[in-house]
Amino acid sequence: MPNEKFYLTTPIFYPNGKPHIGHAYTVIATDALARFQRLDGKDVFFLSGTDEHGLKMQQTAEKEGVTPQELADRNSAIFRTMEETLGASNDDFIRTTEERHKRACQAIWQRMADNGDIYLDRYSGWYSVRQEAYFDESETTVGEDGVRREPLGSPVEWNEEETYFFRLSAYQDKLLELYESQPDFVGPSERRNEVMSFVKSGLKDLSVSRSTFKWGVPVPGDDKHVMYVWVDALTNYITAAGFPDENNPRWGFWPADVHIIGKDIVRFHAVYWPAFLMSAGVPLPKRVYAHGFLFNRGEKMSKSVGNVVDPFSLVEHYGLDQVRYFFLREVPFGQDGSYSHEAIVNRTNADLANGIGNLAQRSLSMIAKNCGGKVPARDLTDDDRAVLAEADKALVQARRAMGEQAIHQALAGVIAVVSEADRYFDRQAPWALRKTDPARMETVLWTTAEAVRRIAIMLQPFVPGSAAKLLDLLAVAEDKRGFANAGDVDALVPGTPLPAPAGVFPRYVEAAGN
Ligand code: ME8
Repeated sequence: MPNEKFYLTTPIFYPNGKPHIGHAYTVIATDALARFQRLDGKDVFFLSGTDEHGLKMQQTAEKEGVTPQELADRNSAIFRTMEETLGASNDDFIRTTEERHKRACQAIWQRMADNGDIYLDRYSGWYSVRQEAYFDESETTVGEDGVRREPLGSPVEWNEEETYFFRLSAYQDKLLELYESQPDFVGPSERRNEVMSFVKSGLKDLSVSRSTFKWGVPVPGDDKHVMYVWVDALTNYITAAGFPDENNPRWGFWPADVHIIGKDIVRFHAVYWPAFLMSAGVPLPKRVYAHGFLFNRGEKMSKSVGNVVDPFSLVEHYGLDQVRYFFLREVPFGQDGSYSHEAIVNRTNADLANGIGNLAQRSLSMIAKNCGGKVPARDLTDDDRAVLAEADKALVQARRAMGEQAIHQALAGVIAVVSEADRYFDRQAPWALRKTDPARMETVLWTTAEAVRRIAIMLQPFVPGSAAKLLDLLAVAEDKRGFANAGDVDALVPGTPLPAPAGVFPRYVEAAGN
């Protein structure tokens, strides 16, 4: 039977500047979700990319004295490098300036037009260049500086143009029906409530083309206009699945299982996007999940690391898996979070260096010294089975949690097994058994190593590099590292030779003078 398909996406990022920690956060989280589903046996398609059209790109390019294409090429490459640096396992990286994407945009536009949902009219209103959106006068406020701004704070200016409209007003009831009949369509629930009250308050038709600049996908049949950047951007999710070619094997991945986004772009994903798709007769994604925002606690991070809002220096300074672990464990996914040097060091030292790292080190070095460097023999008691059962339970819980994007819960559950195994190890005191009952010592060491194996398998989505090192230390074959291998059937086999133990999670030590 072919494996069940699973399609998930990050937002496509604006390459009009360099990537920052918020972008990195989205990528790390989506990557953990993707890796989890792969390890769980699904056929995963994980998409990320860059959103390269629009006025903002054109203006930044002008300021820098380059063409928008040059700006996009340069910065898109930096985003791609950031994703590699973060260990992202995306299967494709889409750029909206690619030919395949232009084709998809024009095809979806044509279908919406054929369905009678697109018409030409004039538009005037308060326009934010930063948001690339018009705002109702009632949504804007004039500050003490005399500047009128939209609710998120960017300045707006009065604009008047001929534009194509999308008949969004016709989708109000259908959208409300969608949120009612599929309560999971938007998560977390605060975001769903927000979206529902926005739609209930009444939807106006949406301006979906611009004729005042050129940097975009031309409207089919009227190339005085380019498409509104959000029509273009959202379409990336089906472009990469082969749209409009439904014979493309990738099309089997659509509809996406989940679009992971930040809470700033919920309206576009949970209101406009399903309306466009309904109009075009394309199935809707199953879920849109918005995470919160990250804030630097405002303190200086450390002398040597400088300004660590740059994801590259963060990884260089703390280590990739430490950074991934920190954000995934520390911030309840879906809520806002903050980060600081102190928080990163405390969290990773406690859970990684002193937690799983120490447990692995203690048990494996005793095995190296006392069991000839081979997986010890075992004769299990209920105590031993109980600790392994905790690991099995954590996997069941993690599967449920990851299915609803509660990444921090899944991870907390796995780490709780480390504490359980630590207590077991201390209680059993294998160092004392060495003289009194060597056979029992072997069983205790086997059980602890086996617990480490199960924990390491579960840690792979979150800290892939370090989890792989742990599994190497336990001589676990590459093709025996999936969740299907986490239980008794593939348990460590006594007598298997093990490599020399080595530390996997170094402790962060403050440099002198910091
Ligand atoms: O909005 N904390 O691109 P963008 C957490 N191109 N996440 C943050 C963040 C922060 N402080 N700042 C940004 C766009 N993000 C569009 C998307 S999708 C079809 C088009 C993350 O480069 C968060 O995921 O502004 C947010 O949604 C995304 O970066 C916005 O990236």
